Amino acid sequence: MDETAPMSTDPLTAAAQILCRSTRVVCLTGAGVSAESGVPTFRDAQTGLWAQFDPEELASPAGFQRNPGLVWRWYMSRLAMVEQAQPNPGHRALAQLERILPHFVLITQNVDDLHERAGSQRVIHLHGSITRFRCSQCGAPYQLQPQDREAEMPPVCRLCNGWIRPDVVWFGEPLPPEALVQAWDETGQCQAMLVVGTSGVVYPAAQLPVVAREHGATLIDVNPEKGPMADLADIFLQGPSGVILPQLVEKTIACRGDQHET
Ligand code: BV8
Ligand code: ZN
Repeated sequence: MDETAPMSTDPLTAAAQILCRSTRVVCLTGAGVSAESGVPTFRDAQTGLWAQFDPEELASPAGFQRNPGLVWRWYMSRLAMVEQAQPNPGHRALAQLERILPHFVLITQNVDDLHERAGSQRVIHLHGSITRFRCSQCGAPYQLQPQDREAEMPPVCRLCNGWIRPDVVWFGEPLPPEALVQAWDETGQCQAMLVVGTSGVVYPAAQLPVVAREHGATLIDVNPEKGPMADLADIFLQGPSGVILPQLVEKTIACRGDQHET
């Protein structure tokens, strides 16, 4: 399939043609890209003993102030799931896109490190990382200790005695300014945005695909369900990202005629 071929009527082929003809591609991922790794999505009914709690309540400063022990234990259980999880073919396909396309930047809402463990190097974390910890009062970084994982309460900061917290962005907290500026800048300059595994309900991240469209970028949505992102997108690829993305990468390589891809 050469670069000048007319756009295919097959959505997957058309999406590959868009990617291989774009010089700057941005990808926005949500919790869905980690679902096939066994990491529950944010809005999936909470599993087990967490089923009785609202994640938006637990992932908030008020929730932490009200019950630091409960929130700490919730993050320790999620961290354990992330550490036991392996990157899935969807994560690996996105790492491959970074290698074959001239300019590819991955913007993620996820707090896990599966993109990095799959080999992605240019990753912008809008909501922080569950693998990092800091003091909730003075902000000093904190190295998690083995005994912290089973503790009833969060550890306390040795500098100011404040509670230690995960270095994630809670509801009602501002996103890291440098990540926001970089994400907005990349989105404003891309020719194509790949949106993968997000319900598109959390702002300001959910604004990025709208910004991309406003700048004339082509929007491709990958999701098993037809949500708000599918309506906004030019191309909707319905299915799990672990299945769709490897197929998309294979067609993109064919379109670019890259023979040397590893
Ligand atoms: C801020 C870190 C201001 C923590 C997270 C009313 C209207 C508009 C906005 C608001 C409002 N009220 C409040 C707000 C603001 C609020 C917000 O947007 N609320 C929403 C709920 C309405 N936003 C904020 O508070 C943000 N901050 O606005 O600050 C400010 C400014 C200056 C100064 C002070 C304050 C902060 C938002 C960040 C919150 N933190 N995470 C943690 O994780 O513990 S967000 C959390 O939800 C997750 O990180 C996740 O990234 C995010 C979004 O969820 P998704 O990733 O989309 O996941 P979800 O479960 O929703 O969907 C999964 C999708 O995957 C589904 O579509 C499903 O179909 C699909 N899927 C399933 N399986 C697969 C799949 N896809 C592909 N393959 C599969 N196999
Ligand atoms: Zn401190």
